[in-house]
Amino acid sequence: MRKLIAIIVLSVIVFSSCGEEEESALQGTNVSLNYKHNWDGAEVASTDFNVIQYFTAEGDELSIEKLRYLVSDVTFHKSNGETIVVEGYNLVDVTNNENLSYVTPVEIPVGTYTNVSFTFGFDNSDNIDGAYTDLNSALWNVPMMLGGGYHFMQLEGKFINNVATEQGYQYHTIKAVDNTDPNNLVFQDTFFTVNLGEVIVHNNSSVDVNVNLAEWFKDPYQWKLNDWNSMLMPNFDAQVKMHDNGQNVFSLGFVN
Ligand SMILES: [Cu+2]
Repeated sequence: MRKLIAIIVLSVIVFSSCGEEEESALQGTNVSLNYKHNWDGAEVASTDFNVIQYFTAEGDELSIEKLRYLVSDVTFHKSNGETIVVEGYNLVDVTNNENLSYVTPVEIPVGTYTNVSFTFGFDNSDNIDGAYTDLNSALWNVPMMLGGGYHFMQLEGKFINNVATEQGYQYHTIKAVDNTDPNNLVFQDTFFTVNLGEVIVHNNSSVDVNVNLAEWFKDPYQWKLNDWNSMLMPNFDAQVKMHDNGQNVFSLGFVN
């Protein structure tokens, strides 16, 4: 008798949980993207900041004192070619441990997606000068003399220069601009799409995005901090190389 009750109870649980899953498949779910930072595999958090301890591919030793960057328009790609674009942006602020997770403000139907992508920085339709009050108060703007709009990333710290002295660096990424003629700014796009690959979305799925900061200094351009450390925003060539080096920074981590 007790066994029979147990079986009945169990089957009720199984049935009801199936029902819930079907319901949630219709409703969809919020998905959280969690940004996890590393330096060639060694975990990086704000508690690791302010210590000169990381080596670039070039062999420059550096610290991180500040890191924040903007991601936008997270997109879920279905196998039939349809996409779900989550309009919006997230300013990941590692220094202050803010927005390290981004929960989609819209619900995503559970199921398999052939790709989840996002934009590093703002594409041109979203990079509207002064348009976002929270970014304005975060001092995320780019001066009008460099075309306006917003930063994509601010990575700052110190490195040991070629006369064995600590020197500051400011690796800021923006839309590349040649301001040789202030009346005729010449631009090149430097935002890019990050493709994470296939993701199976469950109820309340959590998707880790691994961010290897060493890649910014590695490939295809082996960055030399002695040459390029400051005043990089008006440096067109530096911005293009930052864009190229950014291609392998982000990758898919654990998916729950
Ligand atoms: Cu800047």
